[in-house]
Amino acid sequence: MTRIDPLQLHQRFPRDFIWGVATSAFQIEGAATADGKGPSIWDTFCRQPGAIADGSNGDIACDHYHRWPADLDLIKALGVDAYRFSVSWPRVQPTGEGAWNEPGLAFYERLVDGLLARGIKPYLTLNHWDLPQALQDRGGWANRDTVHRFVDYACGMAARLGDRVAAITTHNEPWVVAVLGHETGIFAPGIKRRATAMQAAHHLLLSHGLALQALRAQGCSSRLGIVLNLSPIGPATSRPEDVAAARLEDGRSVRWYMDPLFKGAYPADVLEHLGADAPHIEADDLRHIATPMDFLGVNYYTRSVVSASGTWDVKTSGRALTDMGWEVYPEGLTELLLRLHHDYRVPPLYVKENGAAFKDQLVNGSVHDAERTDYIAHHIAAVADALAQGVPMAGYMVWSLLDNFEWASGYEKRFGIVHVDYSTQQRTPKDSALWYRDFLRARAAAPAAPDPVLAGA
Ligand code: GCO
Repeated sequence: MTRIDPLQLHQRFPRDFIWGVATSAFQIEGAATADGKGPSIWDTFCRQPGAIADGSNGDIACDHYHRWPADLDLIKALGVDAYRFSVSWPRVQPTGEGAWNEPGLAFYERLVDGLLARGIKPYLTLNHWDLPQALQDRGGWANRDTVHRFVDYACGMAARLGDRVAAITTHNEPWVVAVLGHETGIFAPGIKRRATAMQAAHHLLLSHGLALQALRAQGCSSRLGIVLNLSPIGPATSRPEDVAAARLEDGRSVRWYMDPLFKGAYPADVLEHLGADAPHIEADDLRHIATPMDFLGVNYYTRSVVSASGTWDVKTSGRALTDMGWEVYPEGLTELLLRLHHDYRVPPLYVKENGAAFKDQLVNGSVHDAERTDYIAHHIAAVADALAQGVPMAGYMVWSLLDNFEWASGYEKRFGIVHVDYSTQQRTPKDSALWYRDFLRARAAAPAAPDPVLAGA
């Protein structure tokens, strides 16, 4: 790929654009039973034989629960504006309802205050998948009561931290929780039933809308939104069966979430396709789901190409592939952002995750991860292309700060811009981290893009 000049890239962004790095609780914290934390569905799932590729779990992970001050220093050294992290629900409310766990709350309070002391804006996510196991024992996201438990949890966290965090995301990637967790079953809680998945998806969306209403009613001043994993989805060929398959996949993974959130209705073609597996929806649910948001977060890694027979081979694309086997396709991000802008009246948009796993080698204290640097630079350029075409882009965050527990792949896949040696917990910034730092430093020197609002005045 062509080299991108950091200074020129900066000139394509407004001054107040938010640059950040992202992590999630289960993937980095460890301390699985420390200070009264309850078990989450991921603690349970990791113990199922064969569930995690390397047989690992989140018991220690990056030990961030104990090493957070040094990790915050690392974040500050990168020069980012914002840090996106998630709260482990069972750490603050071990059974998902009732009693709060004060040491768990105090941990997130130290983290948020530590970020503010370093001049970094905290972006808090409430649900990055680690539901309290006690709630799963009563049906989890498929049980409508979990909606109300989530709203209580959201209110409790906002009461404690809402005056200090810049933004609160309700859910990270409800599609993943619903489909990978309840239909294919490759993620926690490992259920394989489509009707359960769709009911879970509906409850996730409903709990999002009701949580927004409750947080606003209690005067929460943070900006509120949701984060979706979205891709442009196209057919492998122009054959009608491939086109139809791609359209349905777009319905199930993009429109199933975007339509109720922004248009107050589920897509009719998907409802028809689901038949008896469609979720039970009560009066007013869709009105609640469509509660206006202050931002929409998008996680983007690659595009999706669909064939009716399910046989499209990514290797035929001729593009570089990451260690996940995902095609490197930055222009898909521009395409996706333009589509969201044109098809939905979206609020300010953030890329809340973007990054790549590669087979990194730590040699003499360095990791020369040129492929990752290229990946990040080209995706930032793709965001600039969307901005230039009028999309209300407000921020971009790299996934991830640290190598960490990559869910069903365990520790085999490394997404960090900082390398973690799991035997010593030694952190080593990779070349991509140094590039990101230098890119952010170049800001000071770059004349900013004209503000789109002022430019029109
Ligand atoms: C995601 C997850 C991350 C993953 C990343 C790479 O939101 O999908 O937030 O936890 O690690 O996407 O697969």
